[in-house]
Amino acid sequence: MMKRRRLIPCAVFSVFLLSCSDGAAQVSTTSIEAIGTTSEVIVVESSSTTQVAGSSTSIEVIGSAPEVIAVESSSTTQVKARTVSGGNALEVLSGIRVDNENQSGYSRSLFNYPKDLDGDGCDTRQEVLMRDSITSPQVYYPNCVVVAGDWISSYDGVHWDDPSNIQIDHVVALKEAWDSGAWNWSEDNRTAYANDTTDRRTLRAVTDRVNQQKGDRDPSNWMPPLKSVWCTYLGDWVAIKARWDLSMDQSEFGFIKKVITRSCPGLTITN
Ligand SMILES: [Ca+2]
Ligand SMILES: [Ca+2]
Repeated sequence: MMKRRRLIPCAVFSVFLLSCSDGAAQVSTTSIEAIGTTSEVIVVESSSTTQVAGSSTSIEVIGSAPEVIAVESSSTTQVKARTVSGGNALEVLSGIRVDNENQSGYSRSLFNYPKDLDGDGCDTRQEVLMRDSITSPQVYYPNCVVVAGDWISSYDGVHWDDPSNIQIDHVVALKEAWDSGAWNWSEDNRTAYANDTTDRRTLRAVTDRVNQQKGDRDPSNWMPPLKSVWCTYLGDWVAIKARWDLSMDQSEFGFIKKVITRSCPGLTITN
């Protein structure tokens, strides 16, 4: 386990933070579930610790704070995802198109990840690190770099406090998304998908080596080593494919249907 680095905060300063925050969060040892709707909050803080209203997470700011950290507006965030009509996972699954993968033409650079979509100076990796830390993350400004926090990787249950051990996983990998329909998307749509922090299921902070083992594989070829999260993982996978109108190939669909039917028949998906 890495030793947590503690940097010395700079002098007290004033910081204006306008950010997009999830509502109250339920935190367990393996997952964080957002409850409520996304809302804008304004925090005016005069110390080195900023408590974000409506969230259980506060952010410890290190370094020189920018005058304006974020200007967030729903009208500037191009999210092309659909709202999943929630319900029984098998029913949601049955609405997903089954099609062959289209594997030609993929390049990771086509997805513009990571990007600072809302212009607050923090790219998607840093935003997910801040969101998924179960304690107040330490963030170095003005570059917006998360330097410490506490993360429980849901795939293997391992705790990390050094973000260098953490990678941000696209649950449905960019290549898998490309093969499943993103090959036909606009650049705006690809960018919105790759940097989607509007739904916690799309991106998550996990152990780097586990993410590398996963690569771009779908559930028929890779499942998390921690079997206790299999149902949740498959529910999230189905929700993401449905939200983004992505197809499944035959073996992927068959595997998911088999495991849910056998191991988690009552699994529900929230919208
Ligand atoms: Ca940002
Ligand atoms: Ca697939």
